[in-house]
Amino acid sequence: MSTTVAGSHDFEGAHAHGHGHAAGFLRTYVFSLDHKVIGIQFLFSTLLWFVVGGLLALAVRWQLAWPWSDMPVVGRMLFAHEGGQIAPEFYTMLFTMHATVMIFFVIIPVLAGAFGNFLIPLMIGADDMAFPTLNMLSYWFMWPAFICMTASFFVTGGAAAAGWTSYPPLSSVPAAAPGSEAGQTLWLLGLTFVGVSSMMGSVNYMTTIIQMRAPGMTMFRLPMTIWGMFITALLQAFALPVLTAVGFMQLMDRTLGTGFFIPEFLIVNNTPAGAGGGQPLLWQHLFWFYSHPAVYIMILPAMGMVSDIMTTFARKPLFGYKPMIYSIAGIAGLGFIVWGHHMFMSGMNPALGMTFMVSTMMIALPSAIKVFNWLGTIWGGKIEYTTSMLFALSFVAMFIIGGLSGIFMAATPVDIFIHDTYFIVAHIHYVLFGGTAFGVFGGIYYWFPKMFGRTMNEFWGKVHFFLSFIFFNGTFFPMHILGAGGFPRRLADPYHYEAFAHLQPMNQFITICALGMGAAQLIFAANFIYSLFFGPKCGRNPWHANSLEWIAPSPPGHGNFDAQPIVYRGPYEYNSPESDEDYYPQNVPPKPGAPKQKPAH
Ligand code: HEM
Ligand SMILES: [Cu+2]
Repeated sequence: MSTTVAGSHDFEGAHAHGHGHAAGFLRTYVFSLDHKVIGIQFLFSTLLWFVVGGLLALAVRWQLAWPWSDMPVVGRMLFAHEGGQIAPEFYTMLFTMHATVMIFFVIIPVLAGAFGNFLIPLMIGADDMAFPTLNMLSYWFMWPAFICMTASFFVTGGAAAAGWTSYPPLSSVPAAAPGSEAGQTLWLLGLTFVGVSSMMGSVNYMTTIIQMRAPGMTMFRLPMTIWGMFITALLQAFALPVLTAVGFMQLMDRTLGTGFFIPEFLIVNNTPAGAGGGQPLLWQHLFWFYSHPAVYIMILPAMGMVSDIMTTFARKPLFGYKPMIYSIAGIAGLGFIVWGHHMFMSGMNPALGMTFMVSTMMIALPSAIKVFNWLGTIWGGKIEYTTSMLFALSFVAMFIIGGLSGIFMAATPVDIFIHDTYFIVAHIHYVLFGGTAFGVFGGIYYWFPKMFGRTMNEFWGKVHFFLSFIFFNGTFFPMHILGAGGFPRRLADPYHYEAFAHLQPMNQFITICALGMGAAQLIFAANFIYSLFFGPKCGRNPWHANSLEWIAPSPPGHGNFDAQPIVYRGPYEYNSPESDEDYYPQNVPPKPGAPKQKPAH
């Protein structure tokens, strides 16, 4: 274990490197180099896209509950030519763009971009990121992506419609589908920008965490949030170049006449498909080589955040700090060798199925270690049920359900039956919505005071939590049943097949719950915006937590801390006998003459 001293940014010099307070409006709020402003820019952008993604989802749900009926309010406006109905090709755009927006514009950037940026320097005791300019660019590279995706709805043929996984030849051959025209090209361009943005972020996070830690902040004194961010940055660094490269190859297939993913002699809609000689399966391999690790990019930081929230509100040290770190690392490592579990049904060599099945199931091990450690953390704790604690607890519960359905799908024979049914949709949403998104909500309620100097309303927070929790389960749990009944995903009208007609009432129930869940988010939005301006002001450490961000002013100024913090212990010393209080901040020196502290882990 080595003690690394903060890097090149000395604190006296904090005001000297460009983001001084004398800077104009543009430098302070728009093209800011300050990691906190960039984090908040990411937060606002992702929350806005969350609204867009949510509305797209409700449109999908509308069709499944009341197919071929006029959409209320917007139907006549948007699809006048269809008499207010959702046309099948528009339905495919809806679910494609819903998933794209939620994954690439909401979940990934909210974790790494918003929380990563805001928290990393603060929690390690640094004054900013290692490369502030690169950091600013990583935010601004999201904008071409935002613009491409928004524009795609308005071009001929409409937005991308090949699913968020963009499988060729549907995606590579413009004649393949109505939506496979300019919208698909814009989709690929947009994705390239997202990839470049994330890569810039990941380099910055890794360097910052390795180089800029405050004196005494050893790697094994880092809060779990930072460990989650660190391992995620590693995942991004290794997986993203693959996605960005294949995205570019698909772009070339579409625009320059190459044939990486187009097979020989392919005929679509009575037209020969172009170059040929390529391999559609190659896309699936390379796409999932990124996208399986990416599902962990979408959850590891949230796991870290939830660990920090749970220790704070259980007033107990994190149970098994080091096993928690090793299990994150284990999940990340295994995440790279299991991508084929998305391809059991693709025609991939069946001999590979067994390897992918066994390796996928092994992920349940580190996942279970984490779950048991979270339970150990709250066991016997003095639990305070704040809104963020409620969200953190439900994160764990929902992640368990999502992990369990994952094991079903990992078993090849079972997956053959449930692949491409609503069971998959249930799984995705338990891990990504009940998991990550709930973790993010917990994080917002928890760090809002640090970000804006005010607290959010707890009463309305709890209303938001309970409504979200109930409607979430009402929406996504029945999807397991639908899926087990064979109900297909990504089909505009499954009732076309008589076998599924009896499932329509269940779909109506799901849609009503989904509308309820959407409505519950309005409470959150109102609470968020109101608290931003009128919430009660709070001090530096409203939750009496230990990690370094809480010793900085709320909100922290330029350079973050009043003076360089020095770290004496890990972040989870709650109810330590050596401290008079029930918490023991990382920067408080041990009392003179106190027995030398034994390591807590
Ligand atoms: C014990 C842990 C997990 C296991 C064993 C597991 C297993 C699987 C399997 C086998 C599939 C493919 C099913 C199919 O397409 O037929 C799948 C799909 C998926 N998983 Fe997981 N999973 C786990 C955890 C997670 C986590 C933590 C996330 C995200 C945070 C996640 C997100 C997804 C997504 C987004 C898909 C669907 C992709 C698509 O086809 O659109 N999974 N999972
Ligand atoms: Cu996977």
